[in-house]
Amino acid sequence: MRTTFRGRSTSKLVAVATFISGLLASSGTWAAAETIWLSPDRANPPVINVDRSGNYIREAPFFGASGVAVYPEGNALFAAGPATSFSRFDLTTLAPLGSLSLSPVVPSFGEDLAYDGTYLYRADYSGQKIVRFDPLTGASTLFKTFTGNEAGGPVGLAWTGTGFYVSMYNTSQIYELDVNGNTVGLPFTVQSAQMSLYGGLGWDVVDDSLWIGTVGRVFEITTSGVVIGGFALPTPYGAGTFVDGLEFENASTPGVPPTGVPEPATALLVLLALGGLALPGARGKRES
Ligand SMILES: [Ca+2]
Repeated sequence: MRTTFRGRSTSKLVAVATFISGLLASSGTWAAAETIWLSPDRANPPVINVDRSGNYIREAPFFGASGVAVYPEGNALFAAGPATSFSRFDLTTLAPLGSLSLSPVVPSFGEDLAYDGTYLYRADYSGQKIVRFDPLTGASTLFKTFTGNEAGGPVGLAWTGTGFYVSMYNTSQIYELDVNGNTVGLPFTVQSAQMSLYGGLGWDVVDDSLWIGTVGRVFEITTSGVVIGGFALPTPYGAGTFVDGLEFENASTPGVPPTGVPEPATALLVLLALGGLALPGARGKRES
């Protein structure tokens, strides 16, 4: 059966299509919805993808990861346990894309990841350092070593476009680093009694905030540690699960926000406009 549209609806649909085309032309491309990738570390759960409210979306078949990263240029998701070898997955289908090993610099105990548009970075908890590597070849260099009071067991790592944030597991602090790895200002803490262990970090390009994993929970915080959002881990990942790997999808793309992403309010208005136009036409739109 063919489906056609009567004149009144057709003209409105054309108008809407023209409007949306104009919106796309003027604002660049639509980006994927912003989501959060988590690698909970208890009982070897998979890497999971949730929305900003913590609702489960999908999962990648890597179990027991301590770090996860999004590599947009290769449309790939990277996941790894504490050792030196990564598994890669197609970001769209989550089909396996093979593995990648780092050389010559390897972490002693690899944790969270970040991506600056060229390199991937991995926090090394017991090595008190950050290792930088090429996402295509695995060629790695030492990017940063934490010494003295700053050697707090780095776990979480996020790239902001102009530098990094690093969470310290042993000292429960978050440091800001510049693009060269130099410490900026003083460390800060997450201002919540529910915050326990300091885990994975991701940078939210939508509102320039940080997402940080802890036990059974993820917080959204300002860059001074004030809690502005968050969620409990979705079932069945559980209240006792520590989130040591975290990335905000689109957050680590080449150092710039994903331009042209409609604000949620704009997207909602478009959907409402479409819904409002489609509903009256739906009653009689089919002609057999
Ligand atoms: Ca991260």
